[in-house]
Amino acid sequence: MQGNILIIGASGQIGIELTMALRTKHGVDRVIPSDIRKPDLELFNEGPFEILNVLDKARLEEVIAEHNITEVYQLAALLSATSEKNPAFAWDLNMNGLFHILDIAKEKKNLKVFWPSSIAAFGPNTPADNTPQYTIMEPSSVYGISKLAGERWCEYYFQKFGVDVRSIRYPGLIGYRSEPGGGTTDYAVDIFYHALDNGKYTSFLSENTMLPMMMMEDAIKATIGIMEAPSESVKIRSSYNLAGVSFTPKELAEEIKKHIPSFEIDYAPDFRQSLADSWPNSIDDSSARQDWGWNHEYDMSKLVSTMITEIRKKKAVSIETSN
Ligand code: AKB
Repeated sequence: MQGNILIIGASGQIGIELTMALRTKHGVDRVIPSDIRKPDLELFNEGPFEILNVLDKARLEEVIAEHNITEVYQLAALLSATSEKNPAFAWDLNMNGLFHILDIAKEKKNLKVFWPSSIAAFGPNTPADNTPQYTIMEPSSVYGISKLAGERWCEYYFQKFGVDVRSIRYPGLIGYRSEPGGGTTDYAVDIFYHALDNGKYTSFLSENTMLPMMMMEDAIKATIGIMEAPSESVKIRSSYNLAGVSFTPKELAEEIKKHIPSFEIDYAPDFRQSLADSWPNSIDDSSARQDWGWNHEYDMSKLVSTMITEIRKKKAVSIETSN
């Protein structure tokens, strides 16, 4: 019997989009989104949904058995900014969520696992430009420490127990279907809503803070791409570097101004500035390109024009439905 796909943390920024993409590919019934609570979104009424806390290992085992799960995307985590505010819970969720899945996969043998790492696994001593796959990694944030530790555990479970775990180091993700929550790169989504709502945005990162970013369509393509790659092509079992575009808040604002000439930005850096300052400016993702054929589609101009067009459409629909 064909196995099914479990998405843990499905109501988050990546989870919503991944649920949609995997359902389109495999059909609604084969994809089981889950989260600690069911969000009030039509998407989750259209097919199966499980209430699931990844920290409850017994319930996780039950859901995996009940739905004949053979592929898991473990996306439940606290992001960088939220982790700084609640380090103990961030460590608990980010690490034990991963352990539960790895331990179940170790026992079950036929469970393929996706677990996201992040550019936050790098740190202030990492070479910031074109950051190599293998380099100094001394993360200085709670979130980054959990991501680096998680990467090491993924590789360990692959080598010691043959767990088929696959991972990528996501850059900041930008999409219009779902909203980010608790990250340092979230400014690059918020800015579009402010630009379209009132033509102004105050960035919590300074104007010249360059960070690696990626359009959500590319991130979903990479996520499904690495999971579909033949096992022997996935040569790195810690986590792959992944790159799309890199830009600063100032450069993003300039690109937005091409569509909204009156747009204004100012800068009021907060505690998230030091997180951003410890992360790379740009990433060398040649291993992912060579090993499993990764390539990105969205450059900055396509990213910005897509965000503006799609958010405008969303706003037009919500005005129509409220009339
Ligand atoms: C965050 O800002 O915390 C995330 C990330 C870079 O992993 N977007």
